This record gives sequence, structure tokens and C-alpha cells, in this order.
Amino acid sequence: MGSMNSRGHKTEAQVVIMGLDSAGKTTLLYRLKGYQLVETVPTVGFNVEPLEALGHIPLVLWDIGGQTQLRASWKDYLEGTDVLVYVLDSTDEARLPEAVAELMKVLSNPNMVGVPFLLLANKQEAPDALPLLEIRNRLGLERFQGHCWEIQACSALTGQGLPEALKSLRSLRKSHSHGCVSM
Ligand code: G3D
Repeated sequence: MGSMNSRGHKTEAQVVIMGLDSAGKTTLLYRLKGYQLVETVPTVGFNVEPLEALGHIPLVLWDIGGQTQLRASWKDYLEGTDVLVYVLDSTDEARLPEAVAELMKVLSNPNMVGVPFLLLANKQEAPDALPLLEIRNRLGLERFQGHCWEIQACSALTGQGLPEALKSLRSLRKSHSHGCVSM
């Protein structure tokens, strides 16, 4: 893994998936890999999974547990990140401010300067999910100056929005080296 942290040596893009616990990161990871998870367990530490769903672009997704005690170590995994995927639980209105605060902390890490990110408003198929526009408004666009970013509604459970999410991921990955196409 050390070689993947070195920008000079890696051949794969490094995509990091983060989010609070229960946001749906593990379900999403397995769904993106074409697996179906029957049951998930809280992620401890991180999983490194090669993702071939993006055609010929090999990506590595690091699924980092969002439990409070592990959040302190997030910064250790950020070096060499090409794209951050940050998963929000659209049904957890109460924790949205906490999720945004944690995202701000991650983005303020020196390793994250100029790193593009994709916000996934997950669990959108749930009846009590906040609509994407509402989530977008609550996030406050002005916070994210200096980063290319996109927001995408999705459901890791049904797969809704995931093809679009992968497309965004691919364009954000390019934007890391070539600048934002759109903000
Ligand atoms: P985490 O890896 O971010 O901690 P998990 O989250 O992937 O373990 O998911 C936490 C719970 O949310 C799981 O339910 C999982 O089934 C559910 N979940 C994940 N994605 C979605 C989604 O898109 N829609 C809905 N409705 N639920 C989702 P349990 O009941 O096992 O805790």
C-alpha cells in the first residue's frame, strides 16, 4: 500500500470513500463491484478493493470506517488521494451537520488541497430521504471553493444513480490533473 501512497510510483488512481458510520459506504462499495451484500457489518479500519467498474480505469477504493474513534485516523489515509467520495445518509437529517463538519475537516487536511470530491446523497429510495436539492442547499456551496466537486443522488440498495456516480467519478478524476470542467 505504501507504493500507492507515493504519487511518483502509483499507476492506479486512488479513490477514498468516506462518510459517517451507517452512511452506506460498505453497501456502496460492494454494489459498485457488482456484488450484492446480504448483510453488512460496521467497517473497522479500511478495505482496499480494486474496482473495475469504470471500464479500463483501475481504481482503488478505500472504505474507511466512520466510527467516532476511527475518525481521528482519517488524515493518515489521505496522502496521494486523487478523488474523495463522501457518502451522506439522506435519511439522517439529524447527523447532516456532523457529516458536513467532518467533510470540512477532511478537506482542510494539507493532503487534500485541490483534490476533487464526489458527494453521494445515498439512500434516496427511502421515503424519508431528504431530496437532493435540500441537501445541496444545506451544504452551503461557498464552503467548497478550491475543489472541483459534484453531488449525486443514489441508492446503494437499488443501484439508482450509481452509473451517473461512476461517470462523475471519472470526470472528477480527470479534473484533478486538468482542472474543473464545471463547478
Ligand atoms: P457504512 O459502511 O457506511 O457504515 P453500511 O454503512 O454499508 O454498513 O450500511 C449501513 C446500513 O444502511 C445498512 O443497514 C445498509 O443496508 C443500509 N443502507 C446502505 N445503503 C442504503 C441505501 O441506499 N438505502 C437504504 N434504505 N439503506 C441503505 P442495516 O439495517 O444492516 O444497518
